[in-house]
Amino acid sequence: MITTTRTALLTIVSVFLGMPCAMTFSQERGGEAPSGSFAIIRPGDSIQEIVRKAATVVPSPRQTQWQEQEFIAFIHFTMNTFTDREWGLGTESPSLFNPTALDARQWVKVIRDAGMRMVIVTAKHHDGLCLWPSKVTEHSVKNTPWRNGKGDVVGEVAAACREFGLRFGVYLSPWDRHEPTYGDSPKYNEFFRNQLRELLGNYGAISEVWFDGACGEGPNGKRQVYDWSSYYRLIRELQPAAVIAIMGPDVRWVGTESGYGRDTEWSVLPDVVQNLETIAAGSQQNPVDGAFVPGDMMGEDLGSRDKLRSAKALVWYPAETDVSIRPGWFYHASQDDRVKTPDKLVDIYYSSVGKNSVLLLNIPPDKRGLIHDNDIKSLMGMRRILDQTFRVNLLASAHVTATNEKAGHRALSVIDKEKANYWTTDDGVESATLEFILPREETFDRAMLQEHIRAGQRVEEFRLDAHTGKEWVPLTQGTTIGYKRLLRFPAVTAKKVRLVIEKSRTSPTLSAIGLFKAPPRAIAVPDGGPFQDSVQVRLGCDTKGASIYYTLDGTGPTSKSERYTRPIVLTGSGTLKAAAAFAGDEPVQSLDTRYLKCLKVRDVTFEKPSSPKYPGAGPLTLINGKRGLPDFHDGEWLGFEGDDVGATLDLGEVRTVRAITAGFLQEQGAWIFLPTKVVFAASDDGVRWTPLAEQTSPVEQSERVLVKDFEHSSANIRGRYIRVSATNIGICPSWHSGSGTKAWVFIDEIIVQ
Ligand code: FUL
Repeated sequence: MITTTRTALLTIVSVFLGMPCAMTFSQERGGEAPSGSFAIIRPGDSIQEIVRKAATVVPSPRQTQWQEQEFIAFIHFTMNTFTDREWGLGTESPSLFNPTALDARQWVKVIRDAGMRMVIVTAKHHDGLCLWPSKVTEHSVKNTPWRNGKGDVVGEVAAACREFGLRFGVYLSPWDRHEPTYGDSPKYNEFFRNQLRELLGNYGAISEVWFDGACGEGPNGKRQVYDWSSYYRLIRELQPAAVIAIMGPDVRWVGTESGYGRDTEWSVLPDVVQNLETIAAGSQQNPVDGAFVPGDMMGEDLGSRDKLRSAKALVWYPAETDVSIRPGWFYHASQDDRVKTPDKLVDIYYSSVGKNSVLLLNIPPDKRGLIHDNDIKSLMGMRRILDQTFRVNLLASAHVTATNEKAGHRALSVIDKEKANYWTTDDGVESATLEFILPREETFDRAMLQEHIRAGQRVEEFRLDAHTGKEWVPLTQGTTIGYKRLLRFPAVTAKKVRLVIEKSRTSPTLSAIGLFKAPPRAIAVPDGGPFQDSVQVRLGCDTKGASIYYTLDGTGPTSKSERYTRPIVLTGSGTLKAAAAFAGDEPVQSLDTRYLKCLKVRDVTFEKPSSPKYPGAGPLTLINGKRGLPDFHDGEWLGFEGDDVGATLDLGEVRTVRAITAGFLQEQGAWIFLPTKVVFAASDDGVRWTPLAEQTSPVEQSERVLVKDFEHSSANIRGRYIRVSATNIGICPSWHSGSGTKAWVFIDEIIVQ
């Protein structure tokens, strides 16, 4: 779906000085004169000249301020929260919007405590419901039962942001499936500007205006031609400090909604990247969870020398990485158990904030109008890991030297606390080494680098080395640094390190550097799995000097939990959770493992073999003690295409069995359905079978990816052979996009206790 027509874009261009590079924002800085945020390339400019120009492109003050926020929150909350949808239709009755306990202060406090510095709220999503009492439409909170129509979500979030010291931004969907004038272009443009006027005029300072690229038909079946330039002019007039994101000139969508940015992330790009058609074409087109990876730009590099070669102009256009803490952007109770874990959020942080991007993390409040406990737990776990990692910079009192330093920009600037100070080299010196001698040997596994982006982005290749006492060994290396680069590498103990800047577009700059140690992690041997009779579990830690705490009752370990001193002996199935911490720190859980007391299974055979496309590691995968994750590619699942599953387990001798469990996967987007029937049977000789239990499961249309266990337990099961038969639905049902083609059943694991 393309939001903008060529004609509309050419109009923008003719309004803004008729740039030769049509269809970009290059000169569109709301009427400001070129400020250094872009450079024009002349025909015939050599690559050296182009690169030199690229190094002179700097962020606008509003872009710098935005970049310094680093980590910001998205709030997706609207009618969809109540209808359990991702994209509303616009025909929903406002009477459905009725949060029972909405508390914007709770949202903002959680967000602040998680370390984020701004909140962007969906003032209006595609369904058109306005979360503020808009005067230009009746489709707004003023006509909902919530607070008897006197409520104002936008106002409450803005006030909470002021109270907690956070910045505030708005998401206003240009696409409006409710508004009757949508598609009647001049009228809707005026309507949209009026909505902007209300939002930008009545709620104090707005730091970011977020326009997404999704666009479709309005209620009258027509598409709208957006007058972007008039929207931008209005924003510049009413909120000059606000950045305009995504379908806008200041902030670029990183190109994926996974939370993972590029290793090479330039903020200086050819201005064609700002082309509205490109952005719209790559934007989210399909609301079904997991079914669409928007314009996969991963691995692509947008601003290296190669990309600059054919540019007509260069712009400062930094990346923002948006991702949701849950699979959906909006709250769905069915996703309460799919909130990203603290470890996953930390990984995303390193891969976004740590890769020259701002992280925009979505936290969708639930139907009560509160952030759910599961989300809070994950956010606080993430915060604890980040705080424990970054609180002590091991380079803070190092002795620093550089192979070259420009007068007034000493090497020491990289570890002083002054933000404005930075190190750089004499003109013409484009590679240099900074060497650090620490007061004593230290162990570290994380590094942080920052360029002084007010002077542009320059570093193209760097390497970090540690001196082992005998020689220099490389720890990590990279291409771009930009505003911030975070690097992870195996822990090393050293007293001397050096940063080698191998290549830079002009004199490199560095405003900060840090070395850190991530908090200790607990490790278990064996790491879960099946056992017979009893198992002895030993816990260890990846860092010396930390204590390990554990639980066996399913609760998260804290410093008040059992402290590990000697091997744990399990005689029954159970879940072990463990965490490690140094004295005085609250531990962060890093281990969650299940031990299953099972009967020994000699062999597994199938009536019909699994598909060669999904064989796992053969039939024994079904009893290897590792459960398949909700990801059909994870190697644990055995897939049967169109066929039923008939699996027979040989226990070697007649045994008493207390329970049989068989796990199945549902991922309808990938043609995988739960079986309609599962039958358990036992036999002494593998010939005469005694049916034990039959369980049926109706086929339901669902976007949800899940693992479902079918289980039978009884005190008097006896037999040498156990059989699990599962009935495939055969072909995909009529409502499914694969209707008529073969459906899959995926099985893992069978547990016999
Ligand atoms: C997209 C929208 O279609 C999604 O619903 C969500 O708001 C995401 C952040 O932007 O374009």
